[in-house]
Amino acid sequence: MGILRLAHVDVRTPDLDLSTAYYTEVMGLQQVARTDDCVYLKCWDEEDHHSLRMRYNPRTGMDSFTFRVEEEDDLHEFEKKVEAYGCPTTRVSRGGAVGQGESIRFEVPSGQIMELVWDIEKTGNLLGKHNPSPVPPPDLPGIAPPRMDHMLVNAEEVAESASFFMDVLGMRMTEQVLDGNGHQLGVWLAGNTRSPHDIAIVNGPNGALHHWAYWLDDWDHIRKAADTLAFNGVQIDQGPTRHGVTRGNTIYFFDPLGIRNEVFTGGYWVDPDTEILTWTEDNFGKGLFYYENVISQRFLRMHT
Ligand code: M3P
Ligand code: FE
Repeated sequence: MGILRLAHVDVRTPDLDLSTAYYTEVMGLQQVARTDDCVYLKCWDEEDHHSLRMRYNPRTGMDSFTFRVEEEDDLHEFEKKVEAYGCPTTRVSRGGAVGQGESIRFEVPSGQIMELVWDIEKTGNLLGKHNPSPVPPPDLPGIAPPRMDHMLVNAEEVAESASFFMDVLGMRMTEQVLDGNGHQLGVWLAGNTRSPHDIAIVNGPNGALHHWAYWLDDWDHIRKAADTLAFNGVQIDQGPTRHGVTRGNTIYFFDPLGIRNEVFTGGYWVDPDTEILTWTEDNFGKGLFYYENVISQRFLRMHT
């Protein structure tokens, strides 16, 4: 039983056409479906129906984020555990959402709406399953990441949120940042992946989304992403640089509505018996951005 991976992020945009143009032409995602008020997008190596849903709404923001569970029965087990913790859950039945079957939704302690699903429509990646090319077509526009990697949400009480994700949802902590009194300012959590994080939680306002990140295969692709972003006049927030936490290489930037995106590579393998890494607040400058060793206020205070 467990959390498998980040499946999709659902956001609102007041300009669906502008957002779609950015995510297809600059980020380089594939548009997979469009309804009256929603656009569904995925990366070229993703097998699931979509990893991003954008819904027209006058207020930019995050509707919800969805993780896939490992087994069909896990949904009902998690439903019981989340309810027992004290978070009411609602069930969305098959037909209630595009690209997936039954799911459960609930508010996590830090106020964001989380969804768990097992039954996801598998539409396959761009390469196919018979004699597949190992690389995508060379003419894909934009950054064209192979897949979504992780996300970061804010929480006023990081420790409370972290214990929900660990004790109730069974995720493993890989790294944490502690203040001078030993209180958690940030935690990095993994589901059943071998990467250091599927979600991170950092101190900030409840309900906020800090960013989600796409995976790139190497550092040189981060440099190319920076060129693509600068060429297209996209506002870069930080980087290209390296995180001390996770060891990942990274660049952060803003979509046209001000939602922060990241492209990320590197990191290290984690196993269930990998020991937790701890950063102290006085060294967090290097944890955040290893080369710069500064804690940017825009980076910490701006969120969606
Ligand atoms: C990451 C990451 C903050 C740290 C962010 C770290 C907002 O995005 O991928 O490790 O303090
Ligand atoms: Fe990140």
